Amino acid sequence: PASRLRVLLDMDGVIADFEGGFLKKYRQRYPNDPYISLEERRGFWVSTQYGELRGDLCDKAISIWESKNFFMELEPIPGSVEAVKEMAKMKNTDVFICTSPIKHYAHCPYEKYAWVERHLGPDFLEKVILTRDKTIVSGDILIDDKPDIFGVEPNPSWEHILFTACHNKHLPASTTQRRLLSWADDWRGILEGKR
Ligand code: BVP
Repeated sequence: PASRLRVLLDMDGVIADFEGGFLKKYRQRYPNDPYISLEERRGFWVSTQYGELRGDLCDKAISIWESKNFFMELEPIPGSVEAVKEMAKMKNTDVFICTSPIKHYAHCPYEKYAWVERHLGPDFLEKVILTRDKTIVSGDILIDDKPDIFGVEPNPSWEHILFTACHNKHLPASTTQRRLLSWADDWRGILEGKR
């Protein structure tokens, strides 16, 4: 009997638009400070690049995603909601949302659940995994926009598929890391290839 395929989906940058939501709220809150356009984004950590732009901007960037309603009000990444729902209905396929909350826990964990309920439906609340270490979660595939995913498990069971984002699109093509360019790209083919 065919065994089931377990897919882990990152949330920020893959199904929810963290970068777009950040820039919009940062510019609203700090209209007189410099900002980094999505075209100019480099490196996974927004706070690091803002801190390099000007010392005080690291804390200003952090203040945005630590604010109430930041995670709740993120827009879906184009095509993500449709893709996740279709994936979850596929035969012999288990889909989980595997996301790292920020350490400022006042709003983020609650709002991530609320976002999933609102955009994917209450059944998906069963599928949420909040962890700061994705290497200890087992799966066949992890679709994530973070280029380097490390933790206590040196040999995670999943293959990391790099989801293209503004901050990683300039990284040189890797021989070891496959990419999903967007939700219009062939995610079904990647899943079929792992069965
Ligand atoms: O909750 C998100 C946002 C936060 O890190 C988490 C990344 O989770 P995954 O996408 O890996 O699941 N985050 C935090 C900072 C800076 C903190 Br100081 C940042 O620059 N970018 C970022 O995404």
